[in-house]
Amino acid sequence: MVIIPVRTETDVFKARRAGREMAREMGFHSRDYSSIEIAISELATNIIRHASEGTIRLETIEDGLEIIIQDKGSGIEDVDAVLRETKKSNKGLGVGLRGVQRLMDQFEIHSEKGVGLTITVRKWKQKPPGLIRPKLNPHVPRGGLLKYGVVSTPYYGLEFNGDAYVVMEFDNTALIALIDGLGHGEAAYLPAQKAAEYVRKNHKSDFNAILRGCHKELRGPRGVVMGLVALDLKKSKFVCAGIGNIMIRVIGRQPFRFISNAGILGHNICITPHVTEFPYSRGDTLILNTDGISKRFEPEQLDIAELAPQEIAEIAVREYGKDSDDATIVVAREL
Ligand SMILES: [Mn+2]
Repeated sequence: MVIIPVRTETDVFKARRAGREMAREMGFHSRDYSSIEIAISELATNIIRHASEGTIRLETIEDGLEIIIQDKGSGIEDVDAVLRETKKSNKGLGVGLRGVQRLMDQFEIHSEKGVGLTITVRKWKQKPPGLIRPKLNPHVPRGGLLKYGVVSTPYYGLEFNGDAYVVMEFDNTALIALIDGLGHGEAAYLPAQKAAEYVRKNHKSDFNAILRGCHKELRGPRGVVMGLVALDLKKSKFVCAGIGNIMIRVIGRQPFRFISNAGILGHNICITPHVTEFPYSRGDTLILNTDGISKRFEPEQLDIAELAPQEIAEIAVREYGKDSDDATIVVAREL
């Protein structure tokens, strides 16, 4: 058991590091480390924000890790209001208590006026079946140019994922394609995979040729939407093109949001989809996501520079992923 007094930002980092260390020693899956760190960071920051001082206690319990925070504030009257709080803080990781609730398996909040606030959360090493959505594409590509974070989950309860993505690196360029097959299940999975295959085979073609080629290849009852981004590190620029609703944005010195052409590959596309270029600055974070992640996801509101690409991807899906659609996000940043 570890008890860490929390008064300053340094204490937050200490607690965070201790949590990660415990999770590792306990044999948690590495993908849970960041959830635990984010939860601890948010809870500890909450102490500083609302009570200025308190403690965070980390303890090994039977099948998991228990985290208890106690603050010396005056307590809060309306616990539900705090949970509904959506205002993002600059200090925490911006996921809020509701985010912590989603990252952890159990969440209890207890407040007594004049005594303070106690929050107990638990994370199980092995989750009871049915609690988490299956990850059919858990493989995160390891690049030589960029660091990637990927989460891709199918429509809740379905085996097939109608989203697909491609990540390739060649000639100082990283190419990312994100594809959303119309509908869901196997009927969306097959054309999305076909489109991904087409991109892989023709990755050196220009974007207009890739989009038009894919359109021809897929002609039939089921189409896909697709977003394409190439980051050319030698020329320091992004090149974007797309058909249909794939969100593409860059968070960095100059924020950027790409507006793609309307249409569906396989059904109807314009003859020359427009290709947009945007200057790249070192440290920029590139984010592509399908519409299975709600529009409420605003990465501009997170402390992006503090988060690893995989952490950003996990926050997006856990916090804003829709159960009623396949949800995929690819995040990339220069190594
Ligand atoms: Mn979709």
